[in-house]
Parts: sequence; C-alpha cells; structure tokens
Amino acid sequence: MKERLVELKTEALEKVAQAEDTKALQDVKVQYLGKKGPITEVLRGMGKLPKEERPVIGQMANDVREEIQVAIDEKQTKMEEAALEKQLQEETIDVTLPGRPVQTGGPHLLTNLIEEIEDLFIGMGFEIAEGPEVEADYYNFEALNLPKGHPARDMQDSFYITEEILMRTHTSPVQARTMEQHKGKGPVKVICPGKVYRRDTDDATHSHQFTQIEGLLVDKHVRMSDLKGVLNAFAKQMFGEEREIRLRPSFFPFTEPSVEMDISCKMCGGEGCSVCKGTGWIEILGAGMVHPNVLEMAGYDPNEYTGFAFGMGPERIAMLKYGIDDIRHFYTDDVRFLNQFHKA
Ligand code: 2NL
Repeated sequence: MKERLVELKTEALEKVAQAEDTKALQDVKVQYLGKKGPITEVLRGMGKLPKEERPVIGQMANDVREEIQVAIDEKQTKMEEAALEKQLQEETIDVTLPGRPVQTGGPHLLTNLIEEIEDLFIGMGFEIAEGPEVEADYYNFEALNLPKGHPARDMQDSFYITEEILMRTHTSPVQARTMEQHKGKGPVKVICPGKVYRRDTDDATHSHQFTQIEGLLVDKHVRMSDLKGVLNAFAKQMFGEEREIRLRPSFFPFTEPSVEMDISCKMCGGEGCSVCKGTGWIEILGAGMVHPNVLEMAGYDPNEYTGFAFGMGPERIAMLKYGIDDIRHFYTDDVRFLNQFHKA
C-alpha cells in the first residue's frame, strides 16, 4: 500500500506540473483527491490491514493528500500571477507617446476682418452700433430717402415678412435709429457692422445673405473733406501706407453728393493688371454726404447739421485681399477653406 501511495503521489505531482491551465489543474484535483479518487480508495481498503499498520498508512495517505493539495494550490497561484503579469504587460500605457491632435475652431475670417475694420474706426473715435436684422420698412427704406414706390426699393429684391416688416437689406437702418435716439443733437459717430439680406440667386458673386459695415458721422460743420480724410486714413491703415485713394462721383438715394472710393492697385503699383482690370484702381466702398431729407427725418435741422456716411462689403474686401474667387466659400463652411485663415 505504501508503494501504491508513493506511486499515486509521483503520478499526481507529474500531472500538476504538466497542467497548462486552471481547467487541467482542476481535473487533476478531481481525479486524485475526489471522493471517487484512488487515495479515498486506499483509505477505504485500510480495514484489511493489520491493526498496527493502519495509523501509519492513514498518516501517509493524509500526507500524500496534503502534498498534492499544496502542489495544486501553488500551481494555481503561479498561474494567476502569470496571467496578471501578462495582462499588465499587454495593457501598458506609453505615456511618452504624442497626443492625438485636437481639432480646434476659431473665429471666421469675416469676423476677424470686421473686427480689424472696427478697431481702425474705434481708433478714430467711432463707436459700434448694432440693430435688428428683422427691420421695419420705415427704417430700412423710408427714413433713408427711399419712399414707397422708389425704383431702388424693388419688392422683388427683398425678403418681406409682412407688408411693413422685412429682413434688412443694408445696415443703414441701424444708423437711422441711432440718429433718431440722439434727438436732433450731435455728434453721432458710429460704425454699424452686421448681416444683411437680399433676394438673389446665389452664385460666385452673389449671396442672399452677406455682411456690411457702414459708418456715419453727424455734427455741425462736417464737410466732404472730413469724409475724405477719414477714408484716406482708413485705406492706408487697412491696405498699406503706400496706397492712394481717389473719389469718383456716384449716386445713392441717401447721400448727396455721393462718391465711390478706389484704392491704388498694389498688384501692379498702378500699372494695370487683372485684379484692377487694367485700370490701376480697385473699388473699395461707397460714401457721401448724408442727404438733407435723411437728416430731417431723423430729427436734425439740415441747416445746422451735416454728416457723411459710407458703406462697404467685408466679403468683397476679403476676396480682394486673399484672392478668393467665390463668395459662397464664406458660407459653405468647408474647413479646408476656413483653416487657411486660422490665426495661431
Ligand atoms: C456701398 C455703399 C453706402 C451709406 C452707405 C448711409 C447711411 C445713412 C445715411 C446715409 Cl443712415 N448713408 N449709408 C452711404 C453711402 C454709401 O454704401 O457700396 N455699400 C456696400
């Protein structure tokens, strides 16, 4: 019986050593230490032994049982440790790896351009004024010397909401409101940036929604030369000290006289090229002396007060400045376009 027990022990320990996973180890345990296992069998057969041998064999069987159990437990612990070690190896995080780049947004190029223009005029003592995009017909047209039936307020060209309310077609109504608030007293010195709306079919040069910046100065003794001085300072700061301006006669219903301002072309230095279409000059904005009717409707005495006003299109200026060939780029939000104007 002793030999049998030694044999069982050797066999069992061999199998423990060979077990490659927990399942195999569990099988060894059931096979050798289970109720129907060979050691239990040895213990059962002890009745046939001489009395004095029973405790010796009993002790030996228990020792063998104990030894196998310890071997199984040790192996089990080793396996668990190995599994944990493997998992730790596999899940190691390399903290020195560079991070994934985060996509960051930023102000739209028109926002940046408008703020740049605002800053130049703030530097000359102007204030920023804003107003509603859904506007009364009165402020959008009537107060700007465009009475009902005037050919320049074509119903077909505006988004009307009711007969008296529309999407503003320019930012001039903000200035009309600002003048009204000053109750016939000067000075008024404002810059009005914002979105405007026209009923147009969108194409490379037209958009049903775009932006505008207008300026207005009303006070006693304001003259055309004041307008020219302010516009000249603006043009030089915005486009470069070497630029020259010229004013050409034009027409707007809300100014008299009216002018258009050109700046000398930087591309060709005035020689004539494709940007200036061979003229050496590029049109930048429209302006003029505020029409007496407009002053009067806002509550000013046109014999006492005069003013100048101007208006420009940030899209047009950006297109000239950056060589953008399609106005729709500003509004289709293609990041490949927008990112080119991302400031660091
Ligand atoms: C252009 C021309 C202009 C004005 C806008 C204005 C506003 C008031 C009174 C008089 Cl309240 N005038 N604004 C004057 C002249 C020209 O805009 O080409 N804009 C893109």
